[in-house]
Amino acid sequence: MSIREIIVAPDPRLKQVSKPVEKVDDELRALMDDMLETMYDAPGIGLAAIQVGVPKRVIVMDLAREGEAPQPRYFVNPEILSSSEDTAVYEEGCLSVPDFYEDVERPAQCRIRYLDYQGEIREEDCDELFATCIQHEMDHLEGVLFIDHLSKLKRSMMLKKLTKAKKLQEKELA
Ligand code: GNR
Ligand code: NI
Repeated sequence: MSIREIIVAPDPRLKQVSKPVEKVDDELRALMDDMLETMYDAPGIGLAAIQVGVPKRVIVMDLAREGEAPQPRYFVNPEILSSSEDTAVYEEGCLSVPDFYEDVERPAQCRIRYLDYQGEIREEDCDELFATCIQHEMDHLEGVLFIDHLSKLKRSMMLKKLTKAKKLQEKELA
């Protein structure tokens, strides 16, 4: 297992639409293991493969609270089967948009279908933080970031600051 580098916006790779996985095999499980380790190290509660530069429809997640036993979850080729009419607002963050947090409104519940770590098909009802997180991660698979749900003004302000931070870092590394 190894920790991979997380891509930070703005970066064209984050805008790619990820490709369906054909087979859940040991190679894919090795990617999922790396993603989980990278997510725990960050730390974050979810991670999409594109955030480590792999355009595959793969997500890892762990919503266990501090002090609770870890609950790693793996989602391959996830689909939303249905979404509730009622919505919920959560303050979201993203490992690819470091240090910014904003309220995002999404369907409060959804039902999903996906392949698990063993490649078995599963269906599950999501609500609360799980619903928010899976929708945030599935947005990544479509090349969408949570900042794309905000006003153009807020988004461009954030991207400007992120670009500045990148330039500063380049300078420091030079
Ligand atoms: O670690 C994360 N926290 C979080 C908080 C609220 C809503 C979504 C998230 S996902 C984020 C990790 C990440 O960037 N996943 O793509
Ligand atoms: Ni994210």
